[in-house]
Amino acid sequence: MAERPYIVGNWKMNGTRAMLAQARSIDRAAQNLMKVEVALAPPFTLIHPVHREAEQIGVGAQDCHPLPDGAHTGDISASMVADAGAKFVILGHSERRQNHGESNALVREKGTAAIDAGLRIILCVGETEETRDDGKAESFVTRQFKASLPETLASPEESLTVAYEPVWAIGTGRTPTVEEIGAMHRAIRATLVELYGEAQGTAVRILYGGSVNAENARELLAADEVGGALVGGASLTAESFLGIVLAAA
Ligand code: G2H
Repeated sequence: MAERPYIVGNWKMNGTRAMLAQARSIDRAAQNLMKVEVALAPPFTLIHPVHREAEQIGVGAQDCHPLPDGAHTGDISASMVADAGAKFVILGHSERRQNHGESNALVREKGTAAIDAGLRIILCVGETEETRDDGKAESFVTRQFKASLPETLASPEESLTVAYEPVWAIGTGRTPTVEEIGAMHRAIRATLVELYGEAQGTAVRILYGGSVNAENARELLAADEVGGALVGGASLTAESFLGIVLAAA
């Protein structure tokens, strides 16, 4: 397991102000679990309220627009989420790629905008079941990763976290084997070292995401090169999310 695992809750399109009690409980518990870095990515409407509750945990957004401002009805820029208290933004999640047609090029533009706004990015990559069955999971993810990264990253070890999320494991209750996760994380690590050199490439955290829960967290987090977890469904209550945080502690 990583020295200080990073456990990030992605609330997706869930949560009204009633959920703030969950964030408060998570934050209070995290104050006694300093061996784990804990963060939440609530929907846009809750970034500032969660930020106000948070003394220990990090707060981030789930997306941002690639442009800083302008006539883009319904969109939110990176500087807006930073102003609301976000310190990071999740980009390239497969639900954005699938439901909003986000290409690698767009994810790259968003990443550049996020870095310019002073945010860190959690860049998601992952293969479909068909690609895995074809034996092409690692080559696909490596290509997707390279094409989605911002062109220049001065300090990748500070500004970048990678999340490997196989599309077929998201919200399905299915997970890859520890060996499959380890193999993919080693491939991503090799790409990071190729791009940024040994020192910076090995310092970037790589998270696993896809049906992580309190029962399977310990085993998944023990896989090779896994620096933490990006958690969806199981992050929606303090009880289930803290079960994962405890498994990482
Ligand atoms: C993958 C994950 C969180 P879940 O999308 O990013 O969701 O844990 O519900 O599979």
